[in-house]
Amino acid sequence: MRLSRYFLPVLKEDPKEAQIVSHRLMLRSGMIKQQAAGIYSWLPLGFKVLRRIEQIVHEEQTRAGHIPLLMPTLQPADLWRESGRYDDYGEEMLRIRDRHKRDLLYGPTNEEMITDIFRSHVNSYKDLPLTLYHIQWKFRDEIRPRFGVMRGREFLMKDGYNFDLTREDALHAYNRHLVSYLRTYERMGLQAIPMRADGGPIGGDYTHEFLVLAETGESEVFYDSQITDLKFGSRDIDYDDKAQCQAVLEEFTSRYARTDETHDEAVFAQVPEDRRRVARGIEVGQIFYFGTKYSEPMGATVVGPDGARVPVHMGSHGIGVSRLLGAIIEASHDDKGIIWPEGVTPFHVGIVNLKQGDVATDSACEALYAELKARGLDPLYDDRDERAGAKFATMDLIGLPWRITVGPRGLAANKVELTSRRSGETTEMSPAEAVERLSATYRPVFAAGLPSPAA
Ligand code: 5CA
Repeated sequence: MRLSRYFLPVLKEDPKEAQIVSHRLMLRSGMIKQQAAGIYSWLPLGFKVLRRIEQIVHEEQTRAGHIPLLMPTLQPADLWRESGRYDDYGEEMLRIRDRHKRDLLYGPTNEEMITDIFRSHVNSYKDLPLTLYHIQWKFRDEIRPRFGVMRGREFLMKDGYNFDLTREDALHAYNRHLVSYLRTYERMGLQAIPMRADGGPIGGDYTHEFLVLAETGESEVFYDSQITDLKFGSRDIDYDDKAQCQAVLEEFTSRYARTDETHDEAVFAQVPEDRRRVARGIEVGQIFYFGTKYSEPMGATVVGPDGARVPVHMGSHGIGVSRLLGAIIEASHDDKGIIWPEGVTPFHVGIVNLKQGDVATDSACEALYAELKARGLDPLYDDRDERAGAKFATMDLIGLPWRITVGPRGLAANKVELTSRRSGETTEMSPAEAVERLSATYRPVFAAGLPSPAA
């Protein structure tokens, strides 16, 4: 993309309404625009990161054997009357009435609707196990929407639902989600720690939240510091292997890690004092096992092996897709702006032309731009007629992990500069070497994905 033709409405001033750094940086770098309290337009740069995050989520769900579909945002109230949640959900639910006076609601989550799909089409235990998911907008009329996309009213969520014959199978689905979530967050450059939590309005007493440690997090968390040494890495997991998935769950949940809702001082006191941590965290996902809470009242049953109908065991599993942008920025920024992890960056590299209009410099930039694209990279070329300082400031603000700086003086010796946004380190090299270096840097990032697009 050429910056002269892009739409990147960066703000010079710090917006007053932003209380935390991620919200401030998302507004300043022209990623989002607020349209009403907790409701945002996603401008091109923000939309690009949102799409990259979705892609990682799709790939990791596919890897785990889960199947994408798409349910609507508007749901009939009658479905929610069947489960009893229409009245229970309270004021967070946005209720709508259509011209025929039928009650609808803007879905805050989809347990009822997916259960309805299941009961309409699945009849036998032979069709299990089944896990369906979608990435869809949700609405929760939060009393205090704040911190930008972190606590929105309209927000994008990945929500997945497993259907299993037995509790044991459903717990395997739970473990499978835990494993795939660990991998998902790490690909986004995040450490998200599974912590024992509370079921809230979704229900169930077996649930973990995934928390990214950050001072601005809304949840208070208590944990054994050893847990932060755990890395999932590039393990090769067979998601159908129950023992393997269970072992990962045990490894990542055996140390003390709880949110304030389930925190137990007496148990926490058994952690050696020098390892006890009290901190704050951002909840970027949650997994639940709730058995037959929805399948029983809604009649989602299958014919079991002995011929009798039994309600299926279910769980639901959510990732806060739009919230993740805020969480990543909270975890990765400096006083100049965002520092995108390579897995989610909107553009892989920025090209800064120090002397726009100079024939040699322009043509070197054009050649770099073409060569990077030919290598499958997505460069942003700042071809505007601006001062170098302004170009650097924009690149730093929007946080691309790499910058190539091209100027007439360097080019005279066939040199450009490659700068790392994170370390600030700059190295001189030939344009060809810069392309080589960047391709090599992104090779493992691409290799972490699936070879073919997921959904
Ligand atoms: N049905 C279940 C799992 S699919 C469910 O709704 N779970 S949830 O309530 O925990 O939401 C899943 C994730 O959505 C949360 O972990 C959080 O990351 C994100 N989320 C929840 N509320 C908001 C909000 N108001 N703004 C942005 N993200 C949110």
